Amino acid sequence: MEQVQLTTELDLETLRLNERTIAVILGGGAGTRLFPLTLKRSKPAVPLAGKYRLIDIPISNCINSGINRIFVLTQFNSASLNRHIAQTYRFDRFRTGFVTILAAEQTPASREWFQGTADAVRRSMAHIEVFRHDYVLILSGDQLYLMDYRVLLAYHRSKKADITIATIPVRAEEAPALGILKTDEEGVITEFYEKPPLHELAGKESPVSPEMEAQGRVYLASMGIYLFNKEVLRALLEQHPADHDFGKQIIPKAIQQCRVVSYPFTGYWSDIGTIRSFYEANLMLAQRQPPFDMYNPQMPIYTNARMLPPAKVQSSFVQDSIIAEGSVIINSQIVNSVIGIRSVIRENATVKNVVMMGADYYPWHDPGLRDPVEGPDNPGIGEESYVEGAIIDKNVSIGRRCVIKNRDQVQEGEGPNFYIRDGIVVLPKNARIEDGTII
Ligand code: ADQ
Ligand code: ADP
Repeated sequence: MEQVQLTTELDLETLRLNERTIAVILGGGAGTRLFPLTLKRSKPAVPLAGKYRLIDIPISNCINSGINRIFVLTQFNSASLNRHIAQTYRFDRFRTGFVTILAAEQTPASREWFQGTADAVRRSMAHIEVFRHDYVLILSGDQLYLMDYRVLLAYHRSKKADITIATIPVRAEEAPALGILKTDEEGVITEFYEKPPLHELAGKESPVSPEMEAQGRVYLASMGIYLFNKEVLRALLEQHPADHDFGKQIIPKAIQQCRVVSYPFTGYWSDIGTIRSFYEANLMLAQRQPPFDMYNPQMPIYTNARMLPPAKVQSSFVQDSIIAEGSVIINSQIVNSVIGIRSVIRENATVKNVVMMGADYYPWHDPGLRDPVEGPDNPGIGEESYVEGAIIDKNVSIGRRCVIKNRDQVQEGEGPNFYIRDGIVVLPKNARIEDGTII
């Protein structure tokens, strides 16, 4: 709908704004909130929805919006992120573009880490400024949403904004994790509060549609998606060299100094930067009509094409689940789960409310011949095992007759080969769970 409006009502120059835009994706800081999924990889490389990786979401949105020049800023340069980007995002001679990873390559002890989101962008400016552009679109790497940024660009131009921030109405419980703002009638942001505590929310409500009001979504939140005129970004970063964060410092100062406009987004959006939100977003995708649409032909999600055989399911009961290609499921029960690529689930196993990321190889793959060489020889779930309420990272091998269901209802904890975060059992990459284990 938004696209129709764009193509019929806007001039050619506006249609071409994307060609004058560079996207910068903030790929992640220390990665602590998604630990232990970030134990062996940087956050953008964390697998999502059985076959994608987190970074595929913002990159696909960019490509679907005709923005082909993309930098990914990350705190450390993992081999798996490099490989994924190199294998997936290749532009040909008919479509110029690039996806380049810029990493703060120093050690954790060094002061040279990116100190925050604005610091990451500031220290990447030299790379960005090599390319001709008028706008810089700054995106988060850990959010699930589909957005046509051309509409955002056109809105930015029509509002004669210096900065445009995409916004969405949220409920009070969500507000303390987000930047909350208020606007005037024109949509110009007049107040901005980064992560206000619950008890300070009074008076920070915004006028919203009756539908939003009925859902209690009366606080207007920043989605952390910023479109800057290039000179405005440069000036702000230069004028405030000690300010390392957009949300905490740069944006609150920007609203005093320049014209910062709110772009109201109406689609589905969720932040998937914590174990709980990551888990819930994955399981949401298995619903009959999930609010995030992976089946939209106008907005495909790109990822590494692996040429795997279709999933095979034998004598099993499968309900409300996603089963990725290359999986083999034998005589099992799968309920409300996401089963990732090359998952092998054996006789009489039960899998419920589980996000299983899959494997890089099959159990029958000769260990002497396979890449990677590390990882257990028998990835997948063994006979008669029961797994409920868990995230199973890649290549995990669960033996026979195991019970993994957070028996003691622990909120945070860990043990041999497992972690519990937000009450969810997380089995880290390459973990080997012996026969009969109970967690
Ligand atoms: P948060 O997401 O909590 O709030 P922040 O931790 O700054 O803010 O992260 C923003 C994005 O940048 C995330 O994708 C994160 O992984 C990444 N990032 C963080 N530090 C980084 C670093 N040093 N190098 C590279 N990438 C880094 C922000 C805004 C809020 C807004 C929410 C919406 O500050 O105002 O409401 O996003 O999710
Ligand atoms: P993760 O998904 O956990 O981040 P990787 O990206 O390391 O894991 O592994 C993904 C894929 O890359 C797998 O198919 C694996 O077999 C393959 N792979 C792993 N290591 C290498 C390597 N050194 N060279 C080529 N491919 C590799």
